[in-house]
Amino acid sequence: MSDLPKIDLPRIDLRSDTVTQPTPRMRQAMAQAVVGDDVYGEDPTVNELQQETAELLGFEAGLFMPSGSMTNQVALAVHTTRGQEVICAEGSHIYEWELGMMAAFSGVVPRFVPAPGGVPDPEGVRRAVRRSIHQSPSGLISLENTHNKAGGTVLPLDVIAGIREVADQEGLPLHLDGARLMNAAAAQHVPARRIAQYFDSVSLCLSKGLGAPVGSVLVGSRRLIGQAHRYRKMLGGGMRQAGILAAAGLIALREGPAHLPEDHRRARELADTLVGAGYDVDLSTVQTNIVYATIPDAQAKVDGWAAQGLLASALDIDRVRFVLHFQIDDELLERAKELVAGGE
Ligand code: TLP
Repeated sequence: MSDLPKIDLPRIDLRSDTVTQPTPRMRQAMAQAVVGDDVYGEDPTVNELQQETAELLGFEAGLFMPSGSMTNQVALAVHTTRGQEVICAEGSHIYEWELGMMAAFSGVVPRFVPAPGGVPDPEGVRRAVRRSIHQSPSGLISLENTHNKAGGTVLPLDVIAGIREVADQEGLPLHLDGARLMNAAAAQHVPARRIAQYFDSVSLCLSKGLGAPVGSVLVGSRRLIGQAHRYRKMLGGGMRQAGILAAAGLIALREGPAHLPEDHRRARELADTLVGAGYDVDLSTVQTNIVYATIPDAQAKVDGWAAQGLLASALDIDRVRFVLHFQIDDELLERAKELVAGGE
């Protein structure tokens, strides 16, 4: 049940890009989807989505799962053994927002590296590698692009290449939490596979900016995806006639990326308005569809805006997050700008 206040005003929901409603084309595709039992590998629509995502990102195989948390945690389970460390940027979703699952499921712990603006430095990653018999050994390097907690920031390609080099020299696999990989690709004007090529596995969310109601795809080698099947099943992620969901996922994958540059432009406009209204926003982090403002007593401010129809997230005691998505058009953006600027 939602505890949102009942309001007559239009609701401008900027809590996340996960809040979008499926488009009419998605609903139509879902109604018409040809399905089978995916636990037996017999759902043609799921198979099509997995294959298409893998090809798009330059990998051999893919595996459809209900959520980005599951694709990440299954990847961690495949890449690591118990007692190892996962090297990741400070604030990474795999630890920060996945409820300790890396420890609960895979028996691994995070080793954070500093990441100003969400960007870890390859030498910092090298320094985080543990080899001594007195320490838990490093098992995996995991990056996040775009980096949610840093403000939707994009990893420069030369940084990723540098970290790949470290991974190769240290014999470590490299995973990408690419929940918003398509946002990074749009911001850098490169095909997503240009970014994905550096990684051994990539988790791509269909239900963030791309707009699907449910789903993420993990891509990797045929061998890695073979192992991932087992962990997905352990987590209860075998979804049977999941083609109903994959059908919407295919539309998201094909049509979703086209909207992203507009989301990024609107995020920047909102950020500029917040700054103009006296709020503290680090504009250098506003590179894609996420805007963070530092506001003391964030929850009280968010509650005040919610009463006027503008929904944002108080993600820390003093940080408010706004996320743009394709169901926020220019008219809704104007209203949001008026509200944050103090208008009625
Ligand atoms: N992030 C959600 C919340 O969990 C914070 C959001 O609203 O942004 N990786 C990244 C980088 C993410 O931002 C998220 C979702 C996930 C993974 C997990 O995806 P889901 O929600 O599908 O498990």
